[in-house]
Amino acid sequence: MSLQNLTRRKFLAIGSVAAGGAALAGYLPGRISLNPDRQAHWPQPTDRMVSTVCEMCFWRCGVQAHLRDGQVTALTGNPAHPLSRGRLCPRGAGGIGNLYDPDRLVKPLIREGERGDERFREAEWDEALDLVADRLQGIADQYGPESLAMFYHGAGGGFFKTLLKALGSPNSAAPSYAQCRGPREVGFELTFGEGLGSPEPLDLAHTHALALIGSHLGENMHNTQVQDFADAVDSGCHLIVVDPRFSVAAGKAEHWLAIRPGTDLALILGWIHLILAEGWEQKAFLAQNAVGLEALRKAVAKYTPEAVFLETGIRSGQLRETARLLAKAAPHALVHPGRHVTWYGDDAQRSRAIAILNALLGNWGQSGGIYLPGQMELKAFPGLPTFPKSKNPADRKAGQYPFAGSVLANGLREATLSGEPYPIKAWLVYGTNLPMVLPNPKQTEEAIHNLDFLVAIDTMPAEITGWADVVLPECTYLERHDDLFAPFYRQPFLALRQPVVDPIGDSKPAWWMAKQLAERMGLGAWFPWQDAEELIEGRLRASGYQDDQIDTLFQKGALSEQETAIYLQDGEDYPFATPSGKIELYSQQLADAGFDPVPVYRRPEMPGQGQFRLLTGRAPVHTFGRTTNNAVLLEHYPENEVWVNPAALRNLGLVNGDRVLLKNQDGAQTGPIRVRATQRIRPDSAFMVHGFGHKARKLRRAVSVGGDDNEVTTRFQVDPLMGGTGMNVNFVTLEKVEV
Ligand SMILES: Nc1nc2c(c(=O)[nH]1)N[C@H]1C(S)=C(S)[C@@H](COP(=O)(O)OP(=O)(O)OC[C@H]3O[C@@H](n4cnc5c(=O)[nH]c(N)nc54)[C@H](O)[C@@H]3O)O[C@H]1N2
Ligand SMILES: Nc1nc2c(c(=O)[nH]1)N[C@H]1C(S)=C(S)[C@@H](COP(=O)(O)OP(=O)(O)OC[C@H]3O[C@@H](n4cnc5c(=O)[nH]c(N)nc54)[C@H](O)[C@@H]3O)O[C@H]1N2
Ligand code: SF4
Ligand SMILES: [Mo]
Repeated sequence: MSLQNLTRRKFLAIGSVAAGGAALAGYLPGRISLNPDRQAHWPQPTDRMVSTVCEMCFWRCGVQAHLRDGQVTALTGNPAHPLSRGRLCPRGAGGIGNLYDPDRLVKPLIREGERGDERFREAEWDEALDLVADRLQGIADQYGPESLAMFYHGAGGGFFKTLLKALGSPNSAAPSYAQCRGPREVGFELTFGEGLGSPEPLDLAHTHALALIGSHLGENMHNTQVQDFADAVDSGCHLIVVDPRFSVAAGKAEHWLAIRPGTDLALILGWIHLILAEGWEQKAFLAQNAVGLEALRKAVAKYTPEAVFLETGIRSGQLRETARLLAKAAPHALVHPGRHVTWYGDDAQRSRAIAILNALLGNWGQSGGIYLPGQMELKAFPGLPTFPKSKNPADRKAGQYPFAGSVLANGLREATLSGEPYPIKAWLVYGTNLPMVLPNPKQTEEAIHNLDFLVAIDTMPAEITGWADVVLPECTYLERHDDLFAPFYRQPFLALRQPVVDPIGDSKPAWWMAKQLAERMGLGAWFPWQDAEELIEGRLRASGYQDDQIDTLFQKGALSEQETAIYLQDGEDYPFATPSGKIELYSQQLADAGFDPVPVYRRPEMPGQGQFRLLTGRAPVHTFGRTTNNAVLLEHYPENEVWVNPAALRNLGLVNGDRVLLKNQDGAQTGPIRVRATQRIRPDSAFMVHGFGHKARKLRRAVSVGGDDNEVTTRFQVDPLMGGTGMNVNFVTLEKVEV
């Protein structure tokens, strides 16, 4: 079934509300088994059910795992967990494919060949842990603890971050900041005094008008957000989708704005100008809550509909109509802030413009706008020592990227290459496949060659593990505890990840590995609990939870409170955490630091004759490269393709289904990838789903399947405010592969 043929509901409604494992609507069967005997008996009764938390992506829904004869036979959404509400997305339901992947890492590995050639010998845990502890300690003694850096993504990363901090290294970075949503956090912090975090506090279900700027909901499958989006569309929300590609969301939209990629800031400033010129802003709200309106008005005066058209290709009629739709629905209107916003290097300013536009709509603390989330109490485990003082992180020079709010993964790589501001000699890499995640993969390779030691902690023999000196096999999220989750959300809740089945082979949880290493390095005081259960119970007791609440959490996987006051009362004051205490439409902070106090659009470099701008996104059934070896999910989306407009293809003498290499401006190229001829993309752009084209030989289903966009992401534009890496700045040509 092609994606276009699915109805909206089938796209958006993910799992059915499944008690005991009913079928998933439209996409995947609710019960999935890799064991053919089990499939023959589908559907089967289950012996037992355990509630836990999904880690197929970082939304972290509640899962109910159904077991029979000690095997997981189905994963369904936990009705007691506010982020799943009884449903999972297809990736969550397909987690069994990760659990029972025959390619999984099941033994510690010690390198035998050259770095990068994937040759290892198996070792016992004691030998591997002794070796890692010894090497890390030796490097810390010789070069200082800050010469150890960590890259992490995922729940278990916290345990290793504690290890590094205990040792005295500040250098831990996640790619979910500078390669993903960092610029958005900064744009919102500068404007409203706070970032949005995850899950984003967007009252999507109740919005009357919604603009999505590249947020490709329906392909981006963050579960509750997609459920809320479906509800909004069902209840007649006016939907505006700005995307160079006719995305799944564009298919539901009243207005599809097929923008020239890279020009969104001109569009947003154009909307701001028009709303102010027409007097459509929420005047009373702004008078009470914002500063800098007149300076904003002046600064955006040049973004007239005519000027915006010349940049974006969006006609003035459509600009006006969409601005009016948003303004008429205000304050129950929302311009989605996006999530993966590292596009062009002006991303923090583009995000700030989106924040300003939302401010004009007056939607802060309003139904259908940005709500005010709450969080349940969760204290630290009692009696932990304080961390030693450390140097500043190595990810930037003094004064560089003054608004960065987290350590930059690209900055740590840079420091490893240059030795500035001080040498980085060892990497600890937890759950992030750096060769496919950081732009310009050659630089990652070179940085790795500069290291004395690299330890990778992963579930799969991914590319990064091939470069490691020691590989520590983690068990999957269905086989382990992690620390408790207590995110900000409309309905405050606590959630528990707990093992559903025993770990396969010799794989172990992160908490165990980190504690073992800490004890070997004399840092056991930061891991004073016996095991994760003791850690979890200790935190719950320290936070004042009673026996019955703790029992509920262990049985149901989640403990939640009633929705708190998520909207402001009429005229209620909100203490914005900006220097002025108000929403800053004009930012003195930015002016003082030498940046534009109101965002200014600057045209990015455009592709030349015969080149396409390379754009990337998600497939509904995969998460980056971490599911592209998953047999269950591959059945539904076996390989990525490069989307190209037929008009552009004709000039190249290519047809649908041809295999091509993508070559970029720097001569880098992907492996062969199939062409998908489609009117759903502008002729100046090519689009592909990220996460395919693996090179790691031991990922037997994924190796050489499809193309890896990161191979042709050799160029990136660094955000001057906060150091994020804009990656939509690469141009490719297509070269036919004869078969
Ligand atoms: N070129 C390009 N780069 C990108 C992006 C893009 O679209 N294109 N997207 C960016 C974005 S938005 C983000 S958030 C980041 C994502 O970056 P990552 O989350 O690092 O992406 P993955 O490639 O999925 O790498 C995950 C690694 O973790 C391993 N893993 C999976 N589960 C577990 C587990 O439970 N424990 C351990 N220890 N390991 C596990 C997998 O096997 C894999 O090796 O990438 C960013 N980088
Ligand atoms: N199924 C699935 N869902 C996921 C993930 C996953 O791996 N799989 N990953 C999760 C994560 S970590 C993240 S950060 C999010 C990412 O998801 P989002 O934040 O929604 O999207 P992006 O990856 O930034 O953008 C992809 C979309 O932007 C469009 N686009 C590209 N360039 C431009 C441009 O210049 N202007 C405009 N207006 N649009 C442009 C592309 O055509 C595409 O539709 O998804 C999350 N959800
Ligand atoms: S959105 Fe899907 S993959 Fe992500 S946590 Fe939820 S069910 Fe799992
Ligand atoms: Mo992301």
